Amino acid sequence: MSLAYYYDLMSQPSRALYIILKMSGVQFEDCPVALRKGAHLTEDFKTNINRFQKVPCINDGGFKLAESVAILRYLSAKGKIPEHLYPKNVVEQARVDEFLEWQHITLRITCALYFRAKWLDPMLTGKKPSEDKLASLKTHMETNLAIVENLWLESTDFLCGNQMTVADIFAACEIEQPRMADYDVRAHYPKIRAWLQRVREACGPHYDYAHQFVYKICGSEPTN
Ligand SMILES: N[C@@H](CCC(=O)N[C@@H](CS)C(=O)NCC(=O)O)C(=O)O
Repeated sequence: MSLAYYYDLMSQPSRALYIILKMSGVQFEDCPVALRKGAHLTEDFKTNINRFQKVPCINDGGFKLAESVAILRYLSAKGKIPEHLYPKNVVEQARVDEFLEWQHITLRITCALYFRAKWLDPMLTGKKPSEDKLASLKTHMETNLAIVENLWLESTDFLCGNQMTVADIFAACEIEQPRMADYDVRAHYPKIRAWLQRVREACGPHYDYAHQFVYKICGSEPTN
């Protein structure tokens, strides 16, 4: 087995790629990295695993690659990702790519920053954020959740059409994150709620497995 996958299931893009690898039947050497213990901050990790010191990343027979979307495209180009998850048709692939490019500095960053400020940073530092800061981060997050609700899910069952693709998996993993900070996306956005359930079902057991620590921190599985 030549592909090593480094990930932490507390990391949204790590969960997304984990689900995609499992759904694609890709065999990999399981390399969990405990971010909370700083396992990615060692010289060994920097030199031998990922110079950016982040997860997810891979080592494919000596070829080291970071960035979840780059990894997805690399594995797809190698024929490892089924077409229904990442289409080969130029137009269909462009639609999925449109989401993958859109999400980084919109949905991902705003959900992640809210989660960090409300849950992660206070847990690590013992300091609470100001109400103003939280309110501002919440507004930015909700702006992007509303775009998912009203534009991406305007008239289709999934973000890029009526078939689930990797776009849905990346998005769902981001949108699950603020639940750990007591923000219940499902309660505010009915289309997102129904779509999350469709994604969860379409991913089979891999969705719940990848979210096991998220559910544990939330105290429950999501109710659909
Ligand atoms: N754009 C990158 C994001 C990678 C990233 O930010 N990973 C985070 C976890 S979600 C990480 O490893 N953080 C550790 C750190 O910054 O110390 C991707 O999509 O793979």
